Amino acid sequence: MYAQMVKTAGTGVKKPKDMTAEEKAFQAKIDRNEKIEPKDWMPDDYRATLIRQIGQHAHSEIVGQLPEGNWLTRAPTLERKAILLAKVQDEAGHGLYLYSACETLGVSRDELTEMLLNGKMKYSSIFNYPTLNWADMGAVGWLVDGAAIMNQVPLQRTSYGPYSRAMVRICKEESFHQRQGYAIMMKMAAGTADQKRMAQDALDRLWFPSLMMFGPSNKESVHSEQSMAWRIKINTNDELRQKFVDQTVPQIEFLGLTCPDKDIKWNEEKGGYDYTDPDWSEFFAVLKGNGPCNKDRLAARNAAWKNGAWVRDAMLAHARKKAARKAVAA
Ligand code: BYC
Repeated sequence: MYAQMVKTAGTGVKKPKDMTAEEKAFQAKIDRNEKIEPKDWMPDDYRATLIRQIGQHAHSEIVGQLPEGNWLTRAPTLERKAILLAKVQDEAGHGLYLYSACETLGVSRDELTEMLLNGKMKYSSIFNYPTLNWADMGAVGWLVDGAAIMNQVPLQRTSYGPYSRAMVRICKEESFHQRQGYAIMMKMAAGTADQKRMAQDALDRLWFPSLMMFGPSNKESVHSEQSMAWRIKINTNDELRQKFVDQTVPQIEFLGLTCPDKDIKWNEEKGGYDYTDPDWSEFFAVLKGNGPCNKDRLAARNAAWKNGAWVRDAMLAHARKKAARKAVAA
């Protein structure tokens, strides 16, 4: 099985007649669009689902720094380097807001980190693909952050207060990220023949993996039904994927590039594009740890954790000394 089994997954959403009084009151609160706050009563599975989703989201932000960090030393100009550095730092910040939101659910950041490092928790599949040339920095910002915003704008209205508030700030920054990516693509697509070829190559490699970011098709999504009933998720995976395709195809045309999906076609009746699904067997292989960069990414995070041990130890020792001094003074 490719998914973590939170108890409710696959067993359907509880009907009101099967709910306890507490569960009914909780669902009514969600249905009134009120936020759930950390000290409020919540079903265990609601808590577990949030820890799973917010934790994975936080890990994605942290692991997501790796493919871009790879290009910081090779950015073509000082200005591009400064912009990319700011973006990569933003991702670290997003990780911190999200780990903090997750901690309000009773799990520590160290526990979450451990589950990332030992492979028990996932991060977004997209970061298991390599970034091979500078145009990938454009395509990642444009497509990957573009897909992230499509998913995260509705999450500003998610039912759990700390998650929804973290998303407000994250979305503002993601919007800058998306634009910086598109700005790189505009420059390269309008550049020399080689630059345009690199832009097309980056788009060709990242198009289908970007579509995978929205998760499996609705039919295969094990958590969507319950998560939507709890308003943890506001839209289905396929709804958001469709919106992303509809938004992105005109942007490809504006760049003068070719959509990698040769069968893409506007469907007047549905008011959206008919598009080819990504190769789902590739998606599930990536989730199982067999993507092109899974091993490298986990090795890099494990090394960073190990190499940073002295910093954590020093900070804890300093905090203990400070607390002891304060206690003596008091
Ligand atoms: N990658 O039942 P489903 C970013 C897993 S990056 C890996 O539909 P759910 C950024 C899923 O976790 C974006 N795993 O699940 C941008 C589940 O397995 P588990 C990060 C995936 O949770 C630039 C199983 O497949 N954003 O922001 O209802 C730079 C069944 O799927 C993926 C978020 O995390 C995937 N693509 O829906 C830096 C947004 N898709 O957990 C950073 C918040 C599915 O049972 N997350 N799976 O083992 C969500 O909105 C939802 O969790 C998803 C999946 C739409 C991703």
